Amino acid sequence: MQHRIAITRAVSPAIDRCELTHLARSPIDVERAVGQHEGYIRCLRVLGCVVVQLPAEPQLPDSVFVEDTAIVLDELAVICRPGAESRRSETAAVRAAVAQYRAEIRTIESPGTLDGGDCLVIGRTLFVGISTRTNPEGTSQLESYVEPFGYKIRQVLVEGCLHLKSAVTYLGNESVLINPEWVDASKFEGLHQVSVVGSEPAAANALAVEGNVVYSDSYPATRQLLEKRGYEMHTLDMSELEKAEGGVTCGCLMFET
Ligand code: CIR
Repeated sequence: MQHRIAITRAVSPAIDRCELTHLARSPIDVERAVGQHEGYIRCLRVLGCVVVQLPAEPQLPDSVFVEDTAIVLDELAVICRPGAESRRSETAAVRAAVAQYRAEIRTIESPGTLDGGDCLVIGRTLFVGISTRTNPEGTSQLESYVEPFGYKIRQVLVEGCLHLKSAVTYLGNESVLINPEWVDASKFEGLHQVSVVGSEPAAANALAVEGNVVYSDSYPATRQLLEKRGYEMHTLDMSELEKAEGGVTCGCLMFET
């Protein structure tokens, strides 16, 4: 029987020392962040995921954002080398967890850098964001690992936000949710594109699970737009995690067994 696995990691008590690129630092209430993360996990369970919970890492402020540490495809997993040096040791525990599900594991090596938040998988295409975290060397290593399995890489320049998935995510059914101010929409030609409402530039981060969409309640106008288009929205309070520049996709590594 197939399962949808979601690997997660508890909020670090040091989250208020997280990396920040586009946001000014504002105090994070760790207890509230923990509560919001628990709500996120409950939501994943409601949507049928088998949730793996890795313990909190007091030394690794950003470790709750597991999405950045690996890319798990059906045939193999690629362990990332995060662009931010403070995040590099996050990968060890994730590699061990992923190894329970994938026999074939490759690793991005120096001088390559790659954050999982920069890799959007749609069918056999991996859209890879060239960002402050992911460099062309990391991208070509990824390409050499996945090409033999029939995947194609399409590079997309990311400007104005942290990761590719801050600017565009997959809603299922050949549709993407996109902020065309932050990525070149023509790179996603052939896919149906839903643009975020202009007053909510950060609203493109959505986590689609079988026709359901896990979404932050910080973007009510875009949420309404998606509801009108028939998406089943599951909105969550993510405010504390958003102060750390996290969104709904970053909190898990989701794949099928
Ligand atoms: C960082 O800057 O790395 C973290 N504070 C936020 C990472 C968010 N991850 C994601 O969007 N995939």
